[in-house]
Amino acid sequence: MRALIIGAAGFVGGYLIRELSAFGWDVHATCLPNETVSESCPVHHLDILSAEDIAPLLNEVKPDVVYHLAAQSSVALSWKKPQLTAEINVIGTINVLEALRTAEKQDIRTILIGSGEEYGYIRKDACPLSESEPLNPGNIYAATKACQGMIGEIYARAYKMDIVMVRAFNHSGPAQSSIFVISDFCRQIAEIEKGLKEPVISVGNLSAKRDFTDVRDVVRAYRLLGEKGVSGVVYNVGRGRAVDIQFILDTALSFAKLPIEVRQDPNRMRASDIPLIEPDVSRIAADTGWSAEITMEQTVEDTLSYWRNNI
Ligand code: A2R
Repeated sequence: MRALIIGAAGFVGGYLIRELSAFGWDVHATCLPNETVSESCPVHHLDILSAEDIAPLLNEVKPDVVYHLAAQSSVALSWKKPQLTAEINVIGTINVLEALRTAEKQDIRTILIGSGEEYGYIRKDACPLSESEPLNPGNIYAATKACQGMIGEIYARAYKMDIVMVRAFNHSGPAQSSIFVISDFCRQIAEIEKGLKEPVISVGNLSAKRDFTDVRDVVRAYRLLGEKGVSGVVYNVGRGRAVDIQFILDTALSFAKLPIEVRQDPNRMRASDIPLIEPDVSRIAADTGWSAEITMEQTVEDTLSYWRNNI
């Protein structure tokens, strides 16, 4: 199998290259001209906003599966730059789908990576969220990803293209940006251990329950969806068992080498935090046999050792 991973310089891209290569896939990757890809494989420069560059690349690489990871993936930035977010996540995706529609090779499977954020302001008692739950996005990023998924479904139906849609819930692991909670806690602990910060960890709302999956499990799900996912179908990717942020904090602190005080930071509290977000993951289990295997403890421990080695 030959894969083309579009947007491989981000957090997930390197892990996906490693996963597919380990299973004997021939992997090509793209990144923006100013980026680098962490794993070794043939790399092509591509900006998905340059629509005319995409089809020639598809005709050169002739992939069996395209993984579309390229995105403006920050919720915070999506508030500040809504037009840019819509341009990359919606117009960029249409550019990719149009290139696939007109490519010389016509049996390419496309995996569009969306987000659990698409469910947004969910109904009370809606968890676990099945893929048929109405989408009610609460931010610009989420709205663009919901739009990406809808357009993917339309292309699959109208043009009989082989497209699989993913709604990925929170994922984490070594090398993730510390704007995300597990990485944030681990980074703070590593800084404290190195004496770079007083022994106080700043935290936000600890009672919100979220569903976390190790990025290494997530890319295994993406490989299996490339192999066994059903065309035109949307899949939740997550553990299917939410935990509160307090549990993550306690787990991270249990690995700390010295006592650390916990302090609530009002700047980290969000006014409209949804109490529980948890996906129903029975569809991906039924169609591919996938379920999360790596424990949260392992993810936290590995993320902490990453920060200990990279501060
Ligand atoms: O924004 P940058 O400079 O970090 O670059 C991102 C890149 N990207 C683009 N690639 C091609 N053409 C563009 N016009 C363009 N704009 C941005 O896509 C970054 O290197 C990559 C996405 O990686 P991350 O932001 O690290 O996302 P991650 O965590 O790897 O998630 C993969 C996918 C995304 O679609 C997320 O929205 C979804 O999973 O959850």
